Amino acid sequence: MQLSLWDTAGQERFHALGPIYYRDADGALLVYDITDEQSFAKVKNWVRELRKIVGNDIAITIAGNKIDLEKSRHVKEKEALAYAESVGATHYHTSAKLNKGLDDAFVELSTKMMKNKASAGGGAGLGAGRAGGRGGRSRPGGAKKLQLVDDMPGAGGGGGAGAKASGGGGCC
Ligand SMILES: Nc1nc2c(ncn2[C@@H]2O[C@H](COP(=O)(O)OP(=O)(O)OP(=O)(O)O)[C@@H](O)[C@H]2O)c(=O)[nH]1
Ligand SMILES: [Mg+2]
Repeated sequence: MQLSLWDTAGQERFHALGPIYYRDADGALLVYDITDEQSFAKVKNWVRELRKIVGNDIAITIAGNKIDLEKSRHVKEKEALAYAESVGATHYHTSAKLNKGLDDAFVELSTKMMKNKASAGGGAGLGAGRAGGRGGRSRPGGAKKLQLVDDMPGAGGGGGAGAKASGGGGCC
């Protein structure tokens, strides 16, 4: 099985390119900066967009990053947790600076993605192409490949790294 990570630039001017990366994604890691309320709002926009375009089978994990700056927190922890739960996402507290929480977030997201694959009855087991894959990229019984696309829209300043996975054989 192969896990591919894609990380796109967060600038708004690249936003239109998003679907190229997430269209066939199996998972997304959306990262906001706990000191920046706007970055959290952008995560909400991403969730809406992903649910609308990719659907409900995309696994979403949300990370509140920069917990080393807890004193400057502007996004209420309770609100973030409640929001994540409300959209069926898992929430992690992370610090890229201190390397905290990231492994857990990635492992949990990858696990969710694999479980989704398995329960979708991909035939070849974990990592097989998306069942009924979008864009004709499913690979029933074919090479076991799980592509994780790390993407992050607009949440600059450590705001939104995102991870995405796709059962497809390449981003574009
Ligand atoms: N204190 C602190 N700073 C961080 C952390 N993570 C990232 N940063 C800083 O935040 C700034 C932005 O980080 P990036 O990794 O460029 O953020 P990004 O969201 O990928 O930005 P774009 O790719 O431009 O969208 C940099 O100065 C990082 O050093 C963290 O956990 N703690
Ligand atoms: Mg970046």
